[in-house]
Amino acid sequence: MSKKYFYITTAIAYLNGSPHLGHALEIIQADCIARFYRQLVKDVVFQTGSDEHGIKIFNAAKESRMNVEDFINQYHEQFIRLYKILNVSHDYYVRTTSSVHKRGASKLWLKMVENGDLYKSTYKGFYCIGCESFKTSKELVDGICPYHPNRPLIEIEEENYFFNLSKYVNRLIEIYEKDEIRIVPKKRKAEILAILKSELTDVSFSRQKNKMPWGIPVPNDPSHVMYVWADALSNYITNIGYEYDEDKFNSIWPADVHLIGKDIIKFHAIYWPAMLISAGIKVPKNLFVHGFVTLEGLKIGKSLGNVIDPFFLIEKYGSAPFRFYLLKNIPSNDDGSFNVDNLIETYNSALADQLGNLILRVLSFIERDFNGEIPALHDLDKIDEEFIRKFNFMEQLRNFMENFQLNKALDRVWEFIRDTNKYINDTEPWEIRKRGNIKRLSTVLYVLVEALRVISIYIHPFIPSISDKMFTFIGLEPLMDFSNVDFKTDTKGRIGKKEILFPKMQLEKKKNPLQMYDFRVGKVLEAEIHPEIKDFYILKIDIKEKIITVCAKLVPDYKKEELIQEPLVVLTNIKPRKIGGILSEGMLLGGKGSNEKMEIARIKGEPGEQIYIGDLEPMPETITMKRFRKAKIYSSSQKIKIEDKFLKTKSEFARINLKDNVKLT
Ligand code: ME8
Repeated sequence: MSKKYFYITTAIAYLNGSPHLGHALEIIQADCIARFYRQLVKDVVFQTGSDEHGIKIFNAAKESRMNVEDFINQYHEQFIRLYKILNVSHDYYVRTTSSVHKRGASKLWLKMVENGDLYKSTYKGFYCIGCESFKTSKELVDGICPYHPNRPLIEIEEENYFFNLSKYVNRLIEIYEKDEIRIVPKKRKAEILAILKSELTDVSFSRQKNKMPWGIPVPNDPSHVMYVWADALSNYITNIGYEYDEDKFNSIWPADVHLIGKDIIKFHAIYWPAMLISAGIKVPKNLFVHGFVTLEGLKIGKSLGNVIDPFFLIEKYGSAPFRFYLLKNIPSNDDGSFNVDNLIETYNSALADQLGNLILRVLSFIERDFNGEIPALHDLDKIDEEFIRKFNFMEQLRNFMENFQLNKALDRVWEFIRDTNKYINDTEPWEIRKRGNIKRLSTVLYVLVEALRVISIYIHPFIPSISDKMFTFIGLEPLMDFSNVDFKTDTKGRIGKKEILFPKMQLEKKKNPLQMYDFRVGKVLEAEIHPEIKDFYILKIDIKEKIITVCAKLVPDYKKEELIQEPLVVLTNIKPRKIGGILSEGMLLGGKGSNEKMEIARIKGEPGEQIYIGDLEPMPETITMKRFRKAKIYSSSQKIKIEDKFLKTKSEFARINLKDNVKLT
């Protein structure tokens, strides 16, 4: 079978942590493109997935004292849940721990062996676990990985399989000079050509299993596992039939678009095509490289710890406004900063004022003046004809989408929404009603219903749930294909029930970061020694609204009797995490005394009583352990301070038996 499908992929996320805003951006962009091409009546295959091997995940699971499968499965569930609430329409989800993937990756490996491109040699050098990448000195800045400045590099010296990358350098240069693989934006292509034209050496493509066991065994040599990028990149072919269905594979491959972030371009633009050429497989057509969502100028990523939780944002602002904001305000080809005030402003002006009001205005007229029946079209005036000519701007839209300028495409759609608002303001249907010219009113409203129908089609790739709702409001069959964007003269029907889609949002008062904590008085009801980690207690703590489990490293410093019935300071909104298989839902505050004994913070009060930081009103949000570790919490005159404020209930200070300035954790 020959190629039939438009095939778009995203990077597959590492399952070493919860999804962050960067993941949300990437999947939304990919979903928007996939939906756009479906509406162009193309057969689309949209694949995403997860990258589940490698030392980063292996170490993170070890740190959480979990077995690796359970560790990755918890994050896998979170990614699936995120994609569901974001309305992501992927056709396939590939997991690199699946047998179909492993078989495909092994076949690809063997093809590269057949072509003489994998050989054994000794690797000696640095490795960045954050990037899962062997680093040359040129890639480091002052000996530090620019993407993961907080993570020390590890030194590796071991015999590995090497991939004969240098053999393909000239061919790759030719590919990019002739745009056989198109890289968007162009500046990224220049970046890749520069790397290719500098000295590029062969790359280590395996790890010794006794040093890093969590990977796919190298075929015919189980003492090695594949290098995680060799394994991960092959996901793009393994799941679509490479090893198990040649016809299917040929109908989907080569990929039309690999959508990736800017930090992983080298793997996709250099390693991946070289691997494919080595194995005699066609190279992909386009690499669409998006920038980073930043937060006050910082890259958001798991390893930097400044994750913004997309679940929280979606719950607070809604899935469609969140999609809309990321697509509209983050330039598709460049970095963009995420800002909640900006999200609210964009929502209020574009969604509430321009789109939401437009829908309500038109539908209210039809309800009131035509009893809910879509009015008939009579003679068109010049003003109507001019407006109708604006309905079809597919050529411009296609052009933006083909160049992956999703934000510009969305702006173009909004231009039409503004044109529609202008049409209402210029035709003044309320004045026509006053004049009693029913025929004219009928025509203007007919044109407006048509405009709403066409808007519903155009917005579908960006905010599909709103598009679906708009179709139910206007009571028409949702014919989403772009062939329907021209003005039709025979639309008939009754409008459905309307609702307010976008109630106005208030800009938020600036929150002091210290307001995020939710400290409570907690009374220990039970204490048991942790069955797996002997220096931990499993405590059951009463915080009034519920009894929570907290794992705390207090053995042998505290006897059970010293804890039971004691009111302690408990942080209740730390992200629950498993400690030795037990879910710990809170944290006690403590610090080490001069004799290395752990001292814990106590406070007089009733279970559940709020503990304040100075006079700040708590506005809790889930706190990750990484974020918590950065907090400046310390002892001061046997009390506890966070930054410059004391921790206290309305009447009592929290106390701790430590000299001044001991950091509490
Ligand atoms: O890189 N803004 O996984 P990952 C926008 N497993 N995008 C971001 C971002 C940010 N702040 N941070 C990360 C991996 N990304 C590999 C991919 S593909 C064969 C293997 C993007 O979970 C990042 O650039 O670290 C990548 O495209 C995707 O999120 C997954 O990142």
